[in-house]
Amino acid sequence: MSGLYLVTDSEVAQAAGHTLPFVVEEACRAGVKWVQLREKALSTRTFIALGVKLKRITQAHGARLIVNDRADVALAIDADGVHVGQDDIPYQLVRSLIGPDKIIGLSINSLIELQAAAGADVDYFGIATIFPTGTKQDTSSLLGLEGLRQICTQTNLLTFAIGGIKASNIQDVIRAGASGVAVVSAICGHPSPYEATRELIQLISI
Ligand code: TZP
Ligand code: MG
Repeated sequence: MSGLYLVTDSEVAQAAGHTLPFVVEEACRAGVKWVQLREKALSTRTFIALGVKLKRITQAHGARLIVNDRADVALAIDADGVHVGQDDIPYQLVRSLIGPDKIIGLSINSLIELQAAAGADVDYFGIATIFPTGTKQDTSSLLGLEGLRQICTQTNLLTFAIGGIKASNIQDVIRAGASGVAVVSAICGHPSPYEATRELIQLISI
């Protein structure tokens, strides 16, 4: 199941006048099947409480809930998986913690990182960063569509491209070979997360 992947950011949602549970509910109602709880500024308590709420919402809609960085939180809330970056807990350790049936996503920022991850026991790659974005500060160099294309041709694993993707460029990203697209602000920061999700899903289904 590929397609559209919503990555959360409470601050972006709040700036648009939304709570995160509202954004996730609306996106799920519009058909999103992948949601990642990614919150960098919350205490562990608040992170877990939010995770419990989001798990209820995603489960009710048959969507997957993946937790960014925190295998402990993923286990605590019985999430569907964990997403890790290159500097987080090694994916091999995540696998031994969460077991063979859960999902692991790994961020890939270059062709070299992809080659280093060859044969890795993970379920998908997040390919970052495609376009300039205001959502994440510490982004490494931009891949652009050509960099994305080079990476996607060298793996058979599911790939979600991320970084600056919105309605106006989402079709180019899919044409470059990504199996799916992950977005923060295009949904969390949109006046209508429901309408935004509908539009993005429609654009990648054409
Ligand atoms: N990783 C690379 S870019 C990014 C993450 C989490 C943020 C993407 O946010 P947006 O608003 O979709 O550009
Ligand atoms: Mg991380």
